[in-house]
Formats: sequence, structure tokens, C-alpha cells
Amino acid sequence: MSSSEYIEQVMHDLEDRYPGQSEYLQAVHEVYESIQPVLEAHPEYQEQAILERIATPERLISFRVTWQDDEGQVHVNNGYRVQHSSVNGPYKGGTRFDSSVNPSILKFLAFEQTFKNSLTGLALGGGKGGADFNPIGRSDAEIMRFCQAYMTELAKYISADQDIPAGDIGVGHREIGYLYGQYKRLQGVQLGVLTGKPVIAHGSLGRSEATGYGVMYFTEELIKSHDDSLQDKRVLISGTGAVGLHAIVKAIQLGAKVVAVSNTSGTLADPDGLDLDTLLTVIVDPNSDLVTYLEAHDTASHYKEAIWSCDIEADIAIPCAIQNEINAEQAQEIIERGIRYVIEGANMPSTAEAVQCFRDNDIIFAPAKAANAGGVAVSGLEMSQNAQRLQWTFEEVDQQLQSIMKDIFQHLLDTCEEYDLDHDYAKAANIYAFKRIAELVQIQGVV
Ligand code: 2IT
Repeated sequence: MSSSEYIEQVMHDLEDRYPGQSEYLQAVHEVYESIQPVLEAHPEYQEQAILERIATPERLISFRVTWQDDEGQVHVNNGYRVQHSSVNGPYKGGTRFDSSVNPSILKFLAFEQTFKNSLTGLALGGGKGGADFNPIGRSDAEIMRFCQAYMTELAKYISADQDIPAGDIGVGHREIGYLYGQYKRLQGVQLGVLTGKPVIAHGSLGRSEATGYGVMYFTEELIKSHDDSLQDKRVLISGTGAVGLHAIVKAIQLGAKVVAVSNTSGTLADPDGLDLDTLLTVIVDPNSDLVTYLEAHDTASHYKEAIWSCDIEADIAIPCAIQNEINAEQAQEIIERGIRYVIEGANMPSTAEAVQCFRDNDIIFAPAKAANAGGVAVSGLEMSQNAQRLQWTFEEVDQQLQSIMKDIFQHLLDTCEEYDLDHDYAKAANIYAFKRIAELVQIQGVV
């Protein structure tokens, strides 16, 4: 069978086995359509079923989470942990609490995480977990009981050397604190069993900022390599969670103008650039939303629509909200409004059709698995600090983050050159990570 037939057969097989797991199939397809040159150089990968072994999670743990709300009502949620790949180290990846969580979404995230983690150069395998629990509107006590119930099941499967969860959408310092406390109650002290811990609980300085800052460090490298600069570039950023918030801060620090931001309360825009101090006050206050910004700056505008559907001119788009937030139609529209660079801050925020549209229009596109790897990279540094029983300074962590993001971009440039990919950084990230993972699978034998 030719290598393209092999890829096609594996994709057909996955579609037959996992009908309806659209996000998972989308993520695998995006990688496997890029790696034909590697398969051609390694015909033995077919007999060894390397594609099947890389796409299939080593383990998918699924459990019931039973908890009681403040009124005494008992609820049942579905909890999961996808232990996708351990070939590059212990399973590592975040935890998402959101009503959209299902096996397809967690399998896509764990698959992506495996590739992302291998790009960091650290010894990290891939995993992801979560629950279809919606934390919005829940009291602190309810969040604590939910986290305790979730960890009561999960604790059986994780440890500092085996599987190290962190946060993601719906899981921040507070949740990690409760999850950590419950793990300790059940299994004893293990500092490094979770990352993204509050700094006082021996989390890493700079972990909260790492994904957003990393996205901007990566963007700076990429723009420089195109003989361009971030200075005064007009930037659109969706999402005001941990990733979006810190991307906004770093973008402005690096000289760019953030001309629009968005979250579930709509889109806020100012063609002259939004004011960082007011924006920070509005974003971090749980009792206000983006409209509040207008009280201090009436030159700005607020729209109810998603940022990608608003008529705002800009140079760079940085989607930091959620998977598949940019569809083909919106991709076409933002290109018409002047966007030349798209850097993914969220995991897989562009649909396959949107990515194709960027490619067809020569937009410089950076995939999440490279651009947002700074978060998990600093999680890796948190594991090192916990193992050393030391806490590094913010500057030390930030320095290492910058150097990791620079190295990732360099790997993409080198891969583009080696495989004659022009500036197809998505393909380069897939090829670079796939080569490493495939070799790791091979050298560890048939297991
Ligand atoms: O998507 C991601 O890379 C994360 N949610 C961070 C994972 C981690 O283990 O820090």
C-alpha cells in the first residue's frame, strides 16, 4: 500500500470506529494529512501500525462524579481522563470543566497535547481530562465538593511520575487547590501530582502568564523572521480567560495595539488601541463585563457579535477562546479586513475549512500545538521545581519560557527548509512532532 493509501485507510478505520467523534477525527486528520513525506522515508511504519498506535489513546478512563449542591440536590456528571501517550514521558495535560466536555473533545485535546508536548523538548507525554460540569454560577462550596468528588475517582490513576493534570477552561488556581487537597487526603503528599498550583502551594511563578506570554513570544519570533515587527501592529484577541488575558498584556508590552477583544459578553473595539489598565480592571472583575469599559472610554465600541464577525480592520488575529471558533466564512471576512497573520492561542480554534482558507490566501498561520505550548512548558518547569524542592524566580521561569518558544519556532523554520514547505508552519509542526513520536514508539517495541 502506498503511504497515502495507508493514511486514507487509517482515517477510514478511525471514522468507522468512532463515528460522531468529530473533533477527535478533525485533529487526527489535520496531522495525518501533513506527514506523508515522513511515511515515505519510513515504509516500515506501516507494518508497525505506527499511525494507529499514535492516534489511539493508551487508556481512556471514564467515571461518574456524584456531588451535592448547596440546596441538597444531588447531581451526576461524567468525568474523564484520557491518558493518550507515554512514549515521551508521563501523561501531561490540562483538565477542562465545561458543559461541552465529551470523549471526542478530550481525545482531540489529548492527541494535540501529545504533539505539543513533544515540541517543547521536555520529557512530557500527552493527556487531558475533565468533566461535563458547568462551574458558572456555582458557589465556592459547590466547586469544592465537585472537585473533591472528581478527584476521589481520578486519584487512583495519577501520580507525580505517571500522570500530571493541570488546569484548562473552567479549572484555575482555586480548582487546582481543591483537587490537590483531595488528592493529598487520599494518597498522601505529592507536590508534583498537579501543576498550575497556586504559587504559595508551590506552583511555579509565571505559570498563569505562561500560555499567553508564550503565544506572544512565539508571535514576535515569527514576525521577525518575516522581516516585520510587532510595533503598532493592530491585533484582535478573542477570549479573556488565562490565555487571552496574558496575551493582551504581552502584546501591548511588546508594542502592538490591541484593537479588539471579546468574550461571552461580546466584543470591545477601539481602532486606536484599547487601554490596558481599564481592560484589566474590567476583565478581572467578576461583576463586570466588557461593556463597562465604555464608562471610562466612550470612543470605544461594543458589539454583541463574536469578534470574528465584527467589521474591524487589523493585522494579526489571535484566537484564544475555544476550538472551532473561526469558521470558513469568518476566516474569509477577517482576511478581507486586512489580517495577515493568524496565531492560535486556544487549542484548534480554526476549523479545517478556515485553515484551508488561510492557506489559499497566503496568510501566515501558526498552529496552537506550537504557539500555545508555553503553558505546558512551564508546567514542565513546575514539575522540575517540585522535584528539586525549589522555587525559581519569575525572571528565571520567564527566561526559560522565552527560550523554549524560540526553539520551537526554530524547529518549525528548520523543518520548513528540510521539507520545502514554504511557510506552512502547521505542516512543519506536525512533521517535526510526528517524527519524534514515531521514533519513540518504535524504539520502545510493540507494547
Ligand atoms: O492545553 C494546554 O496545553 C493546557 N491546558 C496546559 C496543560 C498543562 O499541563 O499545563
